[in-house]
Amino acid sequence: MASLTNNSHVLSWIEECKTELLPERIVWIDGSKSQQEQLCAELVNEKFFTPLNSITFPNSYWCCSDASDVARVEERTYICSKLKEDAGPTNNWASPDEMYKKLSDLMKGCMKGRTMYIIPYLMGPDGSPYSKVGFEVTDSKYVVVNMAIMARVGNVALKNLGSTSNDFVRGMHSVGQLDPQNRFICHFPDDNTIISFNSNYGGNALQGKKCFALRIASTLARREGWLAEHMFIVGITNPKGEKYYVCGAFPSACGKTNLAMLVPPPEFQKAGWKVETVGDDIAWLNFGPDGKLYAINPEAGFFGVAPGTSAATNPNAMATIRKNTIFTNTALDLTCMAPWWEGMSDPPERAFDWKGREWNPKNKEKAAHPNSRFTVPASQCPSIDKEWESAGGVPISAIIFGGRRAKTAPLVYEARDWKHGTYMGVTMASETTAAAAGKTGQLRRDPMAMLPFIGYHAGDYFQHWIEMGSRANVSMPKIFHVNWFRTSATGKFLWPGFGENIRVLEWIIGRINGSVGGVNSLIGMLPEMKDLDLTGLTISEEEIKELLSVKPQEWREEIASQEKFFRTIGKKLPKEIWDEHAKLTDALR
Ligand code: OXD
Ligand code: MN
Repeated sequence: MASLTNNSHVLSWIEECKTELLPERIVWIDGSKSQQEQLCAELVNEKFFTPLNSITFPNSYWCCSDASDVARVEERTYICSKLKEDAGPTNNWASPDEMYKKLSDLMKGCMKGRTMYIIPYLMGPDGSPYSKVGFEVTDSKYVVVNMAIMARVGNVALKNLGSTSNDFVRGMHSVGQLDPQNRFICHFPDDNTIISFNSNYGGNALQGKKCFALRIASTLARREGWLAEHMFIVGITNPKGEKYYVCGAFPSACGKTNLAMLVPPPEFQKAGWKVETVGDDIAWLNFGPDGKLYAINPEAGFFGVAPGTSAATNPNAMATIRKNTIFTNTALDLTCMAPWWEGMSDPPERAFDWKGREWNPKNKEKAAHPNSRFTVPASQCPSIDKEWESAGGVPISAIIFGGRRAKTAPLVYEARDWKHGTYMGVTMASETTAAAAGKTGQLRRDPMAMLPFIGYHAGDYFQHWIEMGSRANVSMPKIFHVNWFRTSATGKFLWPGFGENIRVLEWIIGRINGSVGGVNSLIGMLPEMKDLDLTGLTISEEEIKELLSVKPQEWREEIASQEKFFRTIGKKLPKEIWDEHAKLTDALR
């Protein structure tokens, strides 16, 4: 097949891939609807895709992965920087020379008899100065059709690269034999290269997402003076018609996608509150010409966790996935050929489970895999923001960090300044719940929700955050921390969450425009009960007091636990972070 570009850097790298992988055929992905339809039809013929009901889920497919290939594999994910020190204590490291050699031995000729698809892709809006180009060569048709939803693929990427630029991420992927023993997800930040082998799972194989947009992009961002973050982006409109864009980083299972698509309760909607979606997972933040931070969503689709998503928890997500969607490892409701998962609705009478086996509600095993996913174009989301593809990005007024904490962290608090806010992000943590195996209340530190995604030394990453705020002529967003998960002494959630979280966003907006008060506390600025709009909520004064309380003994335990984490980061933990920690320690004496 004729190549779609005459860029010599691209063509010579493709030649290297061919020599290494020895594919039988080459197909360039052009980004056309007809090519996507053709590839989906082939996946149906090969019995990998099952078409869903053409009336209720048009142009949508259900499929099951290999049972051993259902999630990201952090233990097999490597940062192959020249120096071990540059990968830091939170990443697996391998020397680039050794890893290239190992992968080359493993992958030599792995595409014999197979087709090599060449996917040019663009992360970010067409024509944006902040967008970046990558290429992924792959022998997986599943990867191609998912990448075509998650990124802008084909001619648009080639146009943005141009015919002479050498500035693109080189990505090689093969499903090999899906051998878990030889599964590798490797990043070579010194040469903008990604190689993943023996996995077909989204977070390992759709290289635009975690591999490029977070791990490689975070290294580029450090070099070039911007931030690549694991954050949603939303626009919030208040009753005065003023709009504020905010970003937020939450660890998994803390309601990030739900917040990105929040539907305010009816009385708030009537008053004029609206939340619109720019992105649900990744934000690239750059300084605009006015010195403010602007965010783009580098992705074009959502790769969302299905279980727990329902008309009650996330009606916008449910409406988004009614067409052009790929469902992986959900159950299949055989009575109407629709996807199904736990938490969506009453169980279907007859279904296939995520392994493709007959399932009925009496089965003890879950029908859908807990990490089953939908892949869907973001443009279909009813709450998509009209600026979501704006080339200049959207101006960010606030950054929200969040965690799942049964105690200690109040419902919401505000950082004193950027340094204090960075400290809040560095010390982010989530507690394991009673539902999960192991001890409850165990803290897992997940700084900025980036622990598995920082492409370099975590201490340098924290320093980069501090430095972003200390440049001249910049005006940084305010930083907040939220916790929807605080519980009473009997273990009951104190805050209703979901759409009611608009009440917390209202306080945050009020703090941005100076229209609402708060009180200083040991840990930052807190709302008082009178500062929150609680009308219509059935929540007692006692419960609100508990939600907003800062208990010195709990914070003494917290700072001791933070210190343990800081020791794991070592000498590179910024002095500014230690200073913030010391201030809090002193205040607690
Ligand atoms: C994740 C994801 O693992 O978004 O964070 O898939
Ligand atoms: Mn994510």
